[in-house]
Amino acid sequence: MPISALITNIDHRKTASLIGKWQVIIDPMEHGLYDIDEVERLNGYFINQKMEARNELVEYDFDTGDSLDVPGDWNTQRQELFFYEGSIWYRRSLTYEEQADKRLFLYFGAANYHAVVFLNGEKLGEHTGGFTPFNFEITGKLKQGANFVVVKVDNTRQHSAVPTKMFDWWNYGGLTRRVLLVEVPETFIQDASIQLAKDSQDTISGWVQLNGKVAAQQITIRIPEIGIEYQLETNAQGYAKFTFTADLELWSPENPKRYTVIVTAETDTFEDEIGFRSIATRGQDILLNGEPVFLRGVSIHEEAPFRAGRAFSREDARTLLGWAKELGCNYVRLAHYPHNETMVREAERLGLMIWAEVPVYWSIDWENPDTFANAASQLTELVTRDKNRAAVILWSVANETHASNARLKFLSDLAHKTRELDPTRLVTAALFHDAPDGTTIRINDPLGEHLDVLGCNEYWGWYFGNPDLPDLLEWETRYDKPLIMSEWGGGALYGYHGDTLTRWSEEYQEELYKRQTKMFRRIPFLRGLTPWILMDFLSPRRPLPYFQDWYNRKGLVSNRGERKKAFAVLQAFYQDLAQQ
Ligand code: GCB
Repeated sequence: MPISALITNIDHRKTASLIGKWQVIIDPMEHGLYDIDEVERLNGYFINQKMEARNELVEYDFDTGDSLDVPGDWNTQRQELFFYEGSIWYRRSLTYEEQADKRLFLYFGAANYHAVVFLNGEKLGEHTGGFTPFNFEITGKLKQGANFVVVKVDNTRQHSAVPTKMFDWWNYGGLTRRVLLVEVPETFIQDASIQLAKDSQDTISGWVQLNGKVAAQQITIRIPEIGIEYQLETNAQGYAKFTFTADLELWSPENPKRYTVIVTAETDTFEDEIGFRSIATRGQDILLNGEPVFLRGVSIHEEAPFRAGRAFSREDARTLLGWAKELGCNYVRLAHYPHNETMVREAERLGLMIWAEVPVYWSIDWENPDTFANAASQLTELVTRDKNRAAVILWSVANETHASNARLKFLSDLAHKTRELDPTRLVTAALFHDAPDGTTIRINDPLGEHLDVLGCNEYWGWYFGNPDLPDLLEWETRYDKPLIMSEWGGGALYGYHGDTLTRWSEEYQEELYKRQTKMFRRIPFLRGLTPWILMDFLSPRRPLPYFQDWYNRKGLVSNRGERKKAFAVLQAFYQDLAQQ
């Protein structure tokens, strides 16, 4: 069955954009929502009140206040909001002519972290999780003339949240991705899953889900380029499964082939560009379209090149992914949370395979059932959005989490849930390795039993020892499964020079990359790499003046786009690997 009421394939729907300036009120005390007894107010900021009479008292006014750009984090738009954690109210007026036979949805690409959404003073609902889309139906709720949408976004960190209180990236708050009005027919194609069946290279299988009164309909799936026209009928719940064979040119990094796929119902049409590929493991190999592949990757945060702040545009995606291509990558790790859909689609277009992940990171509240439900819901929204993207080959359920029984239960349940949502892709997580036994390091995390591919983060030569340390190390694994070194690297300030033992110098980082890449040649079960990280990124855990100035400096490229010396080391290594 379909997995949520999220409208997918949003780029191909009829939409009206609500991007641009939104009026805002900063509200660290939540005064716009609660009275002095902390009880929810009936006349909070969401009613968007105006002083009508001279003697009236209204102590806020969206119209004469500040504004912020949407999409955009608030932190990099106003100096005084750089470190801000709390609530901000957004208001936007809109006029839209509703059609009698159409339905309307208000769609958010993401809001970090918790959003409460109101239309004309009426609460539509809430959403938790800072990196996945959500939508509310507003059919019949718009008035003639001016309407207003008010959203309270709160980025307060909490121990029981996902991510938890501690993480190594900037806690960008706000309406960080696009906001749209989506217009669909009364009965519309809510969602469709269209991918190759597990382990097949010529059998497309999936399902179509309609939403609306006319549930039982005749559906046609067409792939005009190869003459496919397949008919099916939805049941009384608007649902139909299908399976058919097709003679396909498969998607791969060398040939990122996508087909136009058209799903036609009696009342709606759905079109998308879809690639087809198979992904599997055999022993310690990863097989793409049946052939062993080595994942030449790099980790990327959703951080905007040049201007700082959250990345959201096509241009941001092209710059970041362009650098990955220049490095010789065929793969990227989109860390540590779901990136925007444009990023995923651009990677697919450019032929970059993707590791996608949810922000289950460090010291999650493993025993809390609400925390699990939260992680599962973010995962569901991610899979719902991206399940038709051939580029996505790995779903990662966690990053760097310390072993415990509660953690094993949480993460094995989450891995199980991932396979229920999508049986076709591989499940992974970025693990810690064991403490070394002499100079031998073992991959031994019991979570490995529940994963298809093992990720491992290691910082030999940076957090432990100096750049020559990797020369001494040997790796072992208890698993007959592929390993990706999902993080490794060290910091360097672009333009700062010294010898190979001088911290923060480009030479230190360069030497580290030389020694690490030499070590990788000695790990027989290694099948992929995503060094940390493509570009320097902001993090409140990085206060060291001059060298850091709030930036994590492990980028191969500075935040201004300058390539550090290590860039060329990795590039040469990948060139060599690509020729083998
Ligand atoms: C890690 C984390 C990553 C950090 C990185 C670092 O292990 O997974 O989020 O940014 O180390 O730079 O310390």
